[in-house]
Amino acid sequence: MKVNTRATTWARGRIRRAVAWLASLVCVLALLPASAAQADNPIVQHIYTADPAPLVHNGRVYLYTGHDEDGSTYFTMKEWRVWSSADMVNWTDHGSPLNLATFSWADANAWAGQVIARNGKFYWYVPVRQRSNGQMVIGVAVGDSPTGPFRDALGRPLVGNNEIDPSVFIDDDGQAYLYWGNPGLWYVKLNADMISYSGSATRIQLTTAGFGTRNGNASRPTLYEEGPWVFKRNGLYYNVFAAECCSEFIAYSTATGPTGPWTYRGTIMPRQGASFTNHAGVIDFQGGSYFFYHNGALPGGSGYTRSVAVEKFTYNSNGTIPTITMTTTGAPQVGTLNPYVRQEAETIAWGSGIETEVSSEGGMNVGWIENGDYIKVKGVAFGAGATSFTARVASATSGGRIEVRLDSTSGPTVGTCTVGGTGGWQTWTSTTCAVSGATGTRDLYLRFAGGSGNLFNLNWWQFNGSTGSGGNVLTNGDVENGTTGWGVNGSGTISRNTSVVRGGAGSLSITGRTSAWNGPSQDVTAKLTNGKSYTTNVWVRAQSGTPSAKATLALTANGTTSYLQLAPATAVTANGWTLLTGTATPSWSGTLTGATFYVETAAGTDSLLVDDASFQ
Ligand code: FUB
Repeated sequence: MKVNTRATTWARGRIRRAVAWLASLVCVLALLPASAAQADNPIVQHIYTADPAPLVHNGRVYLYTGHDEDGSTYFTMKEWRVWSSADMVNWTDHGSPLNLATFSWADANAWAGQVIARNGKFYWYVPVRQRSNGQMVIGVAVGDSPTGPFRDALGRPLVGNNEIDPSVFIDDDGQAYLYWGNPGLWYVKLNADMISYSGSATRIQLTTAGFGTRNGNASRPTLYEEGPWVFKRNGLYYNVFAAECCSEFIAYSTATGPTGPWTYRGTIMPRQGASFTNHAGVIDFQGGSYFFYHNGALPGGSGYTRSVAVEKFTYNSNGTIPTITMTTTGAPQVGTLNPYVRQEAETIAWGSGIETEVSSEGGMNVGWIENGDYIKVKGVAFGAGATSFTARVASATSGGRIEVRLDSTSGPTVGTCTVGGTGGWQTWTSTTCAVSGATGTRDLYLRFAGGSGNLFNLNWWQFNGSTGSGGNVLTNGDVENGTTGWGVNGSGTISRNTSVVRGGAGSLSITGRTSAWNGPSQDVTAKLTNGKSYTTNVWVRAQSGTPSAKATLALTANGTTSYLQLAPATAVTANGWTLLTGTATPSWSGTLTGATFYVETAAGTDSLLVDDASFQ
């Protein structure tokens, strides 16, 4: 986006000013009593997004969206975007791993798709316009991780009849179905390879009993419009869809089988807001149910400049879905965010004035930072206190400052980091400043300050805390400092890998394991508090095979060693990173003479990679 020029376009300036206006509204809200709603919806502020398709994978929600161009007067959409979150409020921008150019045979309309995981791969079904005949068809892209990169799986459309909006679902018996359609509603049975199908496309009969009654439109007698989202819950099949354009509301039908017969169940989300379309995606995550949709709630928002938002809901006891209305509050946070491991700058609850771009260090970075811009990160668990803040920065000008604030943009400043010029917008360096007063769980505001124009870019940040302050007891958990702090439990060879990393520039490789219990380890004897709860987060990736990796704490007291499982054994593949996570409370009688944190496997001796480990 900013590779060739840092000139701010009219359209970009417009959304920036508009978001700044909304930010001032947020500031006003921040002055209201604590119980007042805080705006966290829409969940992305720096671009317009549409057509949400959430996917739960390995403890995170991956959110696939379309991208409405600034100033659009039609569905002028050229790419899809990926976001992810572990807590439903802080969303990481993964950029655009799929666009129209991925499909050499398509020329327009990167519209509403859905991603599903199978066979260790991720299949992304999208409607696009076929260049040869101008018809809308369904393409399928495949990737090895939920964030891609994605490639055209077939080199041609999977299926097509000039209708749109695919939804994919795998039933308990392994049979996969692809649904799509506007004005019709169709399905095919996908084969297990997910890129071919058996039989031919079948039209689902749109009866008024199945899809409600639309009045005054003889050619479309039912409410079904587009955007099906099919899933199964407690043995019941649900089809949530956009109803009766325009403007659309979200309705749903249920059935006892994947292809019907469907029974209309009524409205979920009434018509509301500035967008004449709506589009739903529904998931369960960490014990809660979530409804994603889009509206036109950002400044400049309209039917063609939409924004994805989310609400938490609870199914009624009979399985029906309650009425859900759009809010600016959004879903509550699940858990807290750990500031003592590296956090991507593009992990944001609310951003003002900033944009993102592909980083030369991998992933994305925040850019186009100007004086007064800020990033809010919600629910940051500082515990007893952070002592310093480190930011990864680059600047082709003379930099500026990062004000580390709590609670609001005008809240207490607990540290200020100075950023100097680095000679380039992708010439990265780390800057560290002292922090005092960051305790408990607070909203973090990184407020940027300096002169005029673009100040600097921000790739990632991390707080450091003293042992016992609630900080990470592991040393060099992100493997950015060689192999410092790491050893081997038993046999094996550790080294720093710089080509396959989960974050930053390095991960920890272990090869030559001869037993399942062998793995990278750290001695934490002097750092543990008896009876304190610790949360483990460690990212693991196989270098071979598909082992079940787990994190363990070996505790030796009174001459006896006990083993505490910190994170359940989880299958890891060579295709992507898997988070091992859990909470455990180490306790012992007498004197603790040994405590070893280590990663192992349930069986086998496959080689592993480990990154971004924390135990705090
Ligand atoms: O985003 C383009 C189209 O608008 C989608 O395919 C429809 O579902 C509607 O949201």
